[in-house]
Formats: sequence, structure tokens, C-alpha cells
Amino acid sequence: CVTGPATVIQAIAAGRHAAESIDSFLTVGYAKVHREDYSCSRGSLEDLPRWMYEDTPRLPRTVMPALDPEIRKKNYAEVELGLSEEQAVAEAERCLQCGCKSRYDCDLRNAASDYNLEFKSPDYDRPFFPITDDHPFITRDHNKCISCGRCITACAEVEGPDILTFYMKHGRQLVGTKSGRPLEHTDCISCGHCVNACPCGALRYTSEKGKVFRALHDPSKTVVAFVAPAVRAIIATRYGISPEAATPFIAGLLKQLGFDKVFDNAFAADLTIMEETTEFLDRVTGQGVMPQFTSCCPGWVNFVERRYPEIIPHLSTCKSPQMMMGATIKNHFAQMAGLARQDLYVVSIVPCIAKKYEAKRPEFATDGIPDVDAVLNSVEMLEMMDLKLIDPADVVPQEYDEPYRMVSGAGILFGNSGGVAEAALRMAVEKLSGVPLADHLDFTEIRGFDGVKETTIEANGVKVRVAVISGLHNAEPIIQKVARGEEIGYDLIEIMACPGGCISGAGHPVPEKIDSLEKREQVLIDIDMSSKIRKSQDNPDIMKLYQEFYGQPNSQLAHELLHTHYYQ
Ligand code: HC1
Ligand code: SF4
Repeated sequence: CVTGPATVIQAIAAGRHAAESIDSFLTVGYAKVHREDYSCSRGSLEDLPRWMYEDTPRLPRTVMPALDPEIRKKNYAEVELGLSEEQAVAEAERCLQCGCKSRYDCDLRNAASDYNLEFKSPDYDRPFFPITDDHPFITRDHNKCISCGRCITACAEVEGPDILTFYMKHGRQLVGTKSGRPLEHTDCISCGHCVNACPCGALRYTSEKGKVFRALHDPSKTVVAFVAPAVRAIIATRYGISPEAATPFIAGLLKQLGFDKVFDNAFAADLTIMEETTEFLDRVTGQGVMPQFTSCCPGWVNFVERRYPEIIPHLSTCKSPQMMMGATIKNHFAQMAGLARQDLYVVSIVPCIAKKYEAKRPEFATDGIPDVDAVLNSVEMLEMMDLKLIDPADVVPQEYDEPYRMVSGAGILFGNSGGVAEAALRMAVEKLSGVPLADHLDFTEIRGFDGVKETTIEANGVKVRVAVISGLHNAEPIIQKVARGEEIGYDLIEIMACPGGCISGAGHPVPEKIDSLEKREQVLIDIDMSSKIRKSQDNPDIMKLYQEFYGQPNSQLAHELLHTHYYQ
């Protein structure tokens, strides 16, 4: 039985609260449905790609949160009294008590508005369980949990770490960790897909909107935003605007929100290619541990540190583009603009919850001042737009700011699985052959949604074998071979924790249709195809940054500001 929020609302509006209806809602995991209560959803089951919910464990009703017996009795009485549907409607209090604070992608709220239902804060008449706050950004409110198991499935089947499970406490079935340890002390990679999969707001991530609004209103701060490659894919698909129009739309929106400067993180993706491909070419020509794994996905880096620390020497030492951009703004831009570090407030806008975790790592701060002060995901950016009552039709498109205005198509492709490897190949082939790469820029065999993709290129007698993996469960067989020191037949391996790469990050709105991820991928491919600059090494603003500040890729200053170390 799969029931969408609209069905729940129709039942509330029609006063159909007989036990049979309640039971059928409980079967699909909607808790406590009666006329004054509701279930809450960030999207119905049908809205999610099949892989996110099929095989979700279904629970016997007996372990579902108990309904207040009085309510049950009342609903039975209604049936026994034989009220007509009309009488029931007239009698119904017609209100929806919403348990989560989500304003986006909530079909339940939309359907409730269609039926003119009132919204009320929920009264919990279920047993109260303290909120579990055992992770820096993720909380679990067991009072709202309906034991649908989608968070557990998302962790095991979508992303791969597989650390969540059900456990029983005080007669209730709750979600916890398999090891029983606090979430932060498990192999949790902080990707947030459990939060994204939760249909009732029981799992939540900490929003950073408040502190960003405070910074925007602080006259002593210069507030700078930079935007991840994948965010434009959401804007284009959500508002039906062309891929090319999405980038200036975001710059215009952020300026309207009050940011002083807006940069594009695809610029730092280009910088990453300069650093990471230089490192790779050094390794491939005999100076380092092979194969080399990419390091721009913080979910992947967390996974290596927590579960497979023995392969750390294979990880590129490059910081992610987010952290390269933060370090560059807090050092180079601050110097250029004559600003003290503490007067610059830097906000990264991403599709990812693991990036919130990454920005708080102590090695990415100097004298207690972080390189990136706050990380908003794309949903939070849309919520800020809503809170400021900005109509998308009124957003005036703008250019990104100097000195990091130019970005290459290769940098934009970072948001798709295969994009980092493709951008690296566009540089590696050129450097190995010594001839500018004019044609064959598209490495289509490593695009798309397959969990493991591969290609081999040959330039000047050097063969480079590349693997591209997304979804950590797809990566584990290869990681285990590398950990055992076995030859795996690859030189460069791109790994992104989320299936399909950052376009399916958990900080994006829940995809509406199964094909929407493909549309997101196509937006980034179209932007790359129409870009004047398609190779990171051709980006004139990158060249200027090296000339004026970093010297050359992998220079001493570059190592200080753009490279990092990992924890065993
Ligand atoms: Fe990503 Fe990346 S592509 S990790 O997915 O390397 O978040 O978009 O910003 O840092 O550039 C995310 C996206 C993002 C980094 C880049
Ligand atoms: Fe974040 Fe992208 Fe990695 Fe997903 S793939 S955890 S969105 S960086």
C-alpha cells in the first residue's frame, strides 16, 4: 500500500478518520492520522527515485507508534455513529499540524493548502523522547519518527556506509547506529542522505541561515558567497530557465539577498585541476604512490579516514574546491581588498551536507578564524529567498565578481560524476603530449549514472587508465584491493559519495521525478558545451592568480594554502 500525502489530506478534509484509514496510513508509515493530526512529508514516496525507497523495510503495525486510545475510540465511534461523509466534513476541525519545518518539496503542505486546511503547531500526545544530538549537524527526533526505515535504506543502498539500524526502547522502535555509538563516532560520512530520505522531519540537519542573515546585517562584515557547480543545475530545472541563464540568475539572487561579492566555485574547481593534475603527473611519471584517488568529495574523504585509513597515501593531497576557494578568498582576496580576515565573512553554497562538516575541520582555520564561515545548501538558499519574499521573476541576472570571474566548462562539469576526471584528462593529455588539445574534449564514456565507469587514454607513449565511481558501496571492492596492495588496473580514480555526483547531493531539493537527475546532469553538460573556455588550464583568471599570488601549481605557497593532510 503506497499512499501519497494528497490521499492523507483528502482523508483529513473529508473527515475520513476511521481506524481503517488510519491503519492504511500507518502501513505506509504515516503516523497518527486523525482530524487534528497529520503526517508530514518532504515529498511522497512516489516522488523519489525507486532506488531510494524500494526494499525499504516495512514494519508490522504492532511496532508503530501507538495511537492515543481515546483518539482511536473517537474515530471508531464516528464510524459507529454512522456519520455521513458530509457530516464528518462539517465536524472536522480541518487543520494540519505539521511536525517538520520544511517549506519546500512538501506535497502534504501543498495538498493541505488546496483543501484550505489550517496549519497548527503539533501537540505531542505520544511519549516524549529526548532529541538525539550526537552529530555536529544531524539530529534525530524520535517523537516524529514513523519507523519507515527510509533513512536506514538511504545509508545502506544509496550512499553505502550502512551504519544505521532500528532498535527498541521503551516499547518503541527507534533509529540508531549499528554499533550503538554516537553518530559522530561511527563511519557516518555526514552526507545527509538519511535526512533527505526522511518523510516526516524526524531527521534534520542544522540550518546555518540564521548566522548568515546576521552576518548580512552586520555593517562591519564584508560578506562573500561562492556557489558550487551543481547548484545551477537545480536552479535551471526548478525554474525552467536555460542552463546559461541559471548562473547569472544565482549571482543576481545572492546580490539581492545582500551579499557584497559573489564568486563561482567552478573557479576553484579549475584551481583544483591545476594542482591535482600536476600532482597526478608527478605520481604517474614515477614520483609517488599510485593509483591516485581524487579528494574533492568530503563524504568520500570521511569514509577513507574512518573505514580505510590505510589507503590515505593514495588520496590526492589537494583540498576540495570549497576549501581552496575559502583559503584563496581569506588570503589573496583579503590582501587585494585590504580587509582583515576577521572582517570577511565567507559563505559557501553547495548541494551537500558533508561540506558543512568539512568547513568545520580545525585544519581549515587560522587562529580560530575559519576559511569558510558558513555553508548553506541549495535548499537553505531557496528558503532565504522565500523568507526575504524575493520573487524569482524579479531577480536581475548579474555577472560574478572579479578577480575570480572566469570559469571553464571543465570546472562546471565537477558537479556530475565523471566531471573531475574529465577535467583532469583535458589537462593531462595536453601536458603529456605537449600539444594543445583542440578536439576530443568530451570523454563521454565516463559520464552518466553507472556506479563504475572507466576509460583509458594514451598520450606520448604514456597510458592513463581512469575509473570513475559514485556511491560508496560501488567503491568498496576497489578500495579493498588497493588496501591489500593488489594491482587494480587504474591510475586515476574519481570517487564521489553520492550516486551521479553532486547533482544528487542531499542538500538539494528532493528530486521530483526519476529523470530529473538526468536533466540536472544535462544542464552542466550544456553549460560546458557552450563555454568559451573548456579547459581549466586556459582560464585567464587562474593564470593571473598564479602569476600574482601562487607562483605555479604545487609551489610552496600553493602547498600551504591549497593542500591538506588526513587523519588516520
Ligand atoms: Fe561539489 Fe565540488 S563538485 S564537491 O560535488 O569538487 O558540494 O557542485 O562544490 O568543493 O567545485 C559539492 C558540487 C562542489 C567542491 C566543486
Ligand atoms: Fe557532497 Fe558531492 Fe560528495 Fe555527495 S558527492 S557527499 S554532494 S561532495
